[in-house]
Amino acid sequence: MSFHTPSDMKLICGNRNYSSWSLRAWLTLRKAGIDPELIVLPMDTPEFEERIAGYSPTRRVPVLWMGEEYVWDSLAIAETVSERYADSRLWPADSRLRALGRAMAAEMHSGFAALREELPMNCRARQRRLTCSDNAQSDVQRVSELWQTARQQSGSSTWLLGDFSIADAMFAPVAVRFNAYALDLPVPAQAYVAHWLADADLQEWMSLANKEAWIIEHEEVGE
Ligand SMILES: N[C@@H](CCC(=O)N[C@@H](CS)C(=O)NCC(=O)O)C(=O)O
Repeated sequence: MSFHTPSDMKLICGNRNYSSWSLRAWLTLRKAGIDPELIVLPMDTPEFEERIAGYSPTRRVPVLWMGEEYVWDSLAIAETVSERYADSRLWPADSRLRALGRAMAAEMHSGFAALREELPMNCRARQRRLTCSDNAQSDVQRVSELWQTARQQSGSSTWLLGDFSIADAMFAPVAVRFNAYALDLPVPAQAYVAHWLADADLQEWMSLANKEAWIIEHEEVGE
């Protein structure tokens, strides 16, 4: 795929290895055919604190700058990218699937606290063993059920709702987590993880994550 790089666009991200919200925003841009200039700020460092203040009042990544305008928060970025750069194609045309996708994206954005806390995204980790709480196990089960419901309703064996959508972007870091930690996943969930891991955009992000030298100790869990 050839990408378009708007000269006035910049995506401010955290470390590729750990910043799951940054990955979501970047994937929506790439799937809209855009390869933005990236400014990667090393999280958990004084440099991050100093530099993020110049980009976002929330002091969080990702932030998408377009000329003088900026949009913060991964879901708002994804919606803006779909509307402005993809003719709203990052949601399905079918209104029922769109509603399902929006509910799934919202649930990911505001929920799964135990999964996010206990299984941090770590692109470099592979099948690490750890003991999860009951809440984290319930989150893993709920995510697996959601994926299966979406694929059954859309009749898709690839992306959740047929073509790639914002729902897929929201769950990409979960697929990375399911690759990073040894979990007992149902077969359909394993298939969705495998679909994500074969994606060229995600592979590019993971390979750049692999080259980062930064280590955040408290994000390194499992053995
Ligand atoms: N709801 C926000 C969450 C953003 C967020 O928490 N980002 C993390 C990195 S993945 C961050 O900026 N951490 C740095 C910090 O809190 O200092 C979104 O969806 O973009």
